[in-house]
Amino acid sequence: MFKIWCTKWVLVLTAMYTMQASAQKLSGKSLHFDGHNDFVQAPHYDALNTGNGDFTYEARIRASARQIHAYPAIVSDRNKSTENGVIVFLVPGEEAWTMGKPWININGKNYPCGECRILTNASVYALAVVRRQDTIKFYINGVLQQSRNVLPGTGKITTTGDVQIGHDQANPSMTYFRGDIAEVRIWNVARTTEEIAAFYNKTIDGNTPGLTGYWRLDEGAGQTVYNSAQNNSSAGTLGASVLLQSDDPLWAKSATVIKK
Ligand SMILES: [Ca+2]
Repeated sequence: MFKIWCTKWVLVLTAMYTMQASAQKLSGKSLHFDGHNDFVQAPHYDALNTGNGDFTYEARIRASARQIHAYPAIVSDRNKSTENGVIVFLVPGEEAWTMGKPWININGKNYPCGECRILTNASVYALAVVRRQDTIKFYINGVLQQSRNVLPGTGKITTTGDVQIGHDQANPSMTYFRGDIAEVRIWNVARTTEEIAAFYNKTIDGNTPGLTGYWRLDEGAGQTVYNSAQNNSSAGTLGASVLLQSDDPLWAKSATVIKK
């Protein structure tokens, strides 16, 4: 009897250890942004300019419930001195309809997703924002939340500014993001509902047609974040350079990152 009891417990303990080991494997490292001054920067390149064409921006985020800035940016591709370009951000305002919901700004014009859920609750969400002609669509975890029209003729994307993750250089004093970000993807095509649903929780081949920028933010160490969509050229840096700086986000374990 004692022997059977021991064997049972060995099996239970082995199973618990195995479960713990596999759980640890699933939690990779992603970047944590402090909400004060952390950001990632990557150089501009022409493939990011979609002109009047379609585009898709995606990212996986875990936004702190306590944001410090008024317009925490997830990803921004805008000029420093003008509002030309695109920023995907959250507005954790006091009004119920703005509280922690995703917005996109195209060339200075704001398009909030009033029908989206609140994202500033420290949970992991995969956000996708699609422009198809004059329609903007917001997706969370692969599910369409809202479809709305944009103003025709105001959306030509011709920025030369750097890509920033966790901050927007066109509005530098109000846009630091607090939380984790991973899987930042920029496309020069409108991804379909089926494609977004199929890949919001999976990594994507960097050579996928239409994928123009892809920073997985899963390196886990160092100052460089690679761009899988550009054969690892146009890599970004933690903060403004490869130097160790106070504006570098930190590598931390996060459920935002997808295991390859
Ligand atoms: Ca740095």
